[in-house]
Amino acid sequence: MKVAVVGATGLVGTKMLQVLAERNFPVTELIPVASEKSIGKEITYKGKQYKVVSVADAISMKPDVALFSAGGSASLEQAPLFAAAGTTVIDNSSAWRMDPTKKLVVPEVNADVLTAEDKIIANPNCSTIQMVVALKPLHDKYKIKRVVVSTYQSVTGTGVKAVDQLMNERKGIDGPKAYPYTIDLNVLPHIDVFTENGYTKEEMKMVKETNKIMGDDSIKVTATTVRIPVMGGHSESVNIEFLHEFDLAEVRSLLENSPGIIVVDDVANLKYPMPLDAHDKDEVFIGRLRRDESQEKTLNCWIVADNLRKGAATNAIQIAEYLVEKHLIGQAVEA
Ligand code: 11C
Repeated sequence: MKVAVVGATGLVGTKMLQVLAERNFPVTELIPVASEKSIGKEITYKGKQYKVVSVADAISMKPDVALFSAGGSASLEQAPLFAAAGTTVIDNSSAWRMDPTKKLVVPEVNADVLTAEDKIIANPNCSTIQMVVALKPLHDKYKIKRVVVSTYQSVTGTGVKAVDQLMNERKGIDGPKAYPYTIDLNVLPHIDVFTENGYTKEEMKMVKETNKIMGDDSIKVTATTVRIPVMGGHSESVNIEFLHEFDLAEVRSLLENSPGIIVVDDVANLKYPMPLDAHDKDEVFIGRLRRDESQEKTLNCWIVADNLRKGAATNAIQIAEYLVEKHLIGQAVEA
């Protein structure tokens, strides 16, 4: 596969290169792409140096797949140009997610919707991805009526500037700010911009994207998304109300036997998922499984994942792996 990584110098782009190498994705030619100011810079992939090229040059090289993490407006403009050249774009921005003509995919949940005709495929928001991986096996068994989620999100979700803000504040250094307030030793109930209904865009992404990925608009979701001074991953407190009664031991076993999930739930020995442990792991970690004693057929749990991995790079590359495995991109499709 000829693979372009668009936004190769950003936090997610860098993680994409790392995950491609680790998973031994069948890269025959790597094309790192970035904005004007990074063209000509060198990046390292599997010990070899590659020069960053422009979007126009990358398109002329006709990659089989382009992994995009260059922001929404770049994606709106550039993804169709790659698609027109026959490249399958997997886009990490929010630009295409709610477009009814585009698929929004988490492989453990809905990879089967993908076809060779899908030339722009959307990668969901990080906080949605880790939640739906956990919801899917439970929905299949007990049918979910309603989800109430509160998130505790890593500064890496905002990008390099936010990581720098946190580290500078920690060292007492003044510098550029990614957030309107101090993030170190603080909590901001504010991720992405506020919308007319009083929720943030991040909160509304969790509602709409969950319905689309799960293929079920009857699941009610309400979210409060919060930024905390943490680096390793996003955490979520999730309250799930089912239509059917569940058995807690069966819930645990369902989750333990579902792809991409590791159950860490042994409170007697103080074992529960934490971002420090999830950092640089591809799986979604679930723990604190317990009944909501205030309401019947309702479960409480705690879900943690590395937002740059399963929440972004790993999920995008798993989509690409699925396309390769099912012969939905590359030479088999052209032949
Ligand atoms: C955050 N979830 O943690 C965001 C980052 O729609 O892809 C990803 C934003 C998006 O700030």
